Amino acid sequence: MKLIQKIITGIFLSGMTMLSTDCSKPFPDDGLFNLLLISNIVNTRIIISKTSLSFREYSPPDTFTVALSAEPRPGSTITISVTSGSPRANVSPAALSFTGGSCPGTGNWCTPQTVTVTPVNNDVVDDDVNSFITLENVWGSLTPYDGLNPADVSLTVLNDDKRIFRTIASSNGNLGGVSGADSSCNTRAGVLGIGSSKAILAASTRRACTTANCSGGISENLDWVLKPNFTYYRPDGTRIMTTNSSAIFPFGTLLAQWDGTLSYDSGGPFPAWYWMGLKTDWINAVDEITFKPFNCQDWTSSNGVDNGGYGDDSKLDGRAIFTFILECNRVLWDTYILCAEQ
Ligand SMILES: [Ca+2]
Ligand SMILES: [Ca+2]
Repeated sequence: MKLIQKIITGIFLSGMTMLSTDCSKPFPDDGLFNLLLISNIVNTRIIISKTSLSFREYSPPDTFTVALSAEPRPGSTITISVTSGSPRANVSPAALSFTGGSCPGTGNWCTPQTVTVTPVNNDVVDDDVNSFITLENVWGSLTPYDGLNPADVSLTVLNDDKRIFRTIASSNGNLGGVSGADSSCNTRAGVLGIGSSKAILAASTRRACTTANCSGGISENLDWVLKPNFTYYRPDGTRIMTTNSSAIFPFGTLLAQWDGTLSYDSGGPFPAWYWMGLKTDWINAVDEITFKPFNCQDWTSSNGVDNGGYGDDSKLDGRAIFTFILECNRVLWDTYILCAEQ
């Protein structure tokens, strides 16, 4: 309900005694008291099952119901629409009709009627949108609801699109630890105009899965940097992939190279490689003989006796996150950090 309309309604009704028939005493001559009282009458007479809805852009519909607590005039309606800014959800139906008569029985006014709200997905990295689902009674048609406007339902549609990008400077396996890698990502993110970002890599304090492809679900994540059910893009808008509910993606769904700006065919430099420390099934890579993680001692070592797993930017299969291992002092190939917007 629009605040101004609510205030006007409260002021209008503050001088009236007709609604006092619903109470044992007439209203005191107090506008604020009446404003609150009218609001309570609305809430008890027009019964809306939810006060708020929140969606991800790409998610199934949700519903709320509307019912009346007293018989209205026949043919009464409440219209429903999404307001405030560009609509990011659709509502159906656009109006609810309430018929008088005994209920349950010939009238339907006491039976909750369902409104379905479907969020609108887009493929744009944009902001979350806060809006309202506005319910309006047709003026004067809902006696004894005249002058009472139903409460709005707040609506939040959360963006589910983010970006992936690489750092510019090639590095050996000493990335300054996980925090240093994240810091490098944030520095590059600042140049690209992207917000807080983190490095897509595995370490003792960061992992995607403890079992192959997170068979146990997202609870296997630890400080993981991809989000579940998000779509990721390059900074130029090229769609790369969509994560699943475990915040990873099944190979075969990688639509584009992580970066794609460097290739063998161009005569060099070589395709980007990324320090990742992962296996192709998203478990942290470990030497199966020594059980030593392939993560350059949590990305603090530039020593040639340590190793780190790397992914290859030119691949669209599992080699995109684990092609082989490199000695941590290696910079012969261009080896970068792959970053994900948070
Ligand atoms: Ca989206
Ligand atoms: Ca979006």
